[in-house]
Amino acid sequence: MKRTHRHGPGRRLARCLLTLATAALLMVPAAAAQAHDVLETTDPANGSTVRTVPAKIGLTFDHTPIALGSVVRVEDATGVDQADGPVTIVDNHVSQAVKADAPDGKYKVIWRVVSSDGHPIEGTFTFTADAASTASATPSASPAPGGNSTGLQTGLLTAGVVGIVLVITLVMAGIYVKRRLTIREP
Ligand SMILES: [Cu+2]
Repeated sequence: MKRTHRHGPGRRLARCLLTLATAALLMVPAAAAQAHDVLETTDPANGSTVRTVPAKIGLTFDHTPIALGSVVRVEDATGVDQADGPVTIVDNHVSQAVKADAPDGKYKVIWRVVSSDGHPIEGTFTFTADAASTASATPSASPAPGGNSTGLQTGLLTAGVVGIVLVITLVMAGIYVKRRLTIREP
């Protein structure tokens, strides 16, 4: 019985797995630190109907974006920008005043801000101003479209990494067992 063969591949396997696990663990905080600011809510809420065009549009992010280079366009149904003056950023709240004589109708808000990590991020959302609607005059902000929290992203990433490590472990274990079986053949 060639017992020496049992230790050789086994130790190599252990070292390989340790390296992979270390690499996987190092990836988690690195990816989390690079995450962009995430739009959490908008006011008016995406797809909502309000009675009158609001005096200002609000966007709430999970972090405070960089003020420089932020633009919020408030396009009416004809594509005319009804934004009035520059964007205001107070903490993680971005707001854009709207012209007082902005007409009713469907609106598309096109926003672009610089994430606190220095990367530009952008998106759009819509709302409708309809005086005849039965909607509440002051709708509460609702979750932004596709607004995943950074915590959820990090959680999914961690789960993904753990899954990859598990798959690699199983494959390596399979190779190891197969090798041992091959060695035992006469
Ligand atoms: Cu970024």
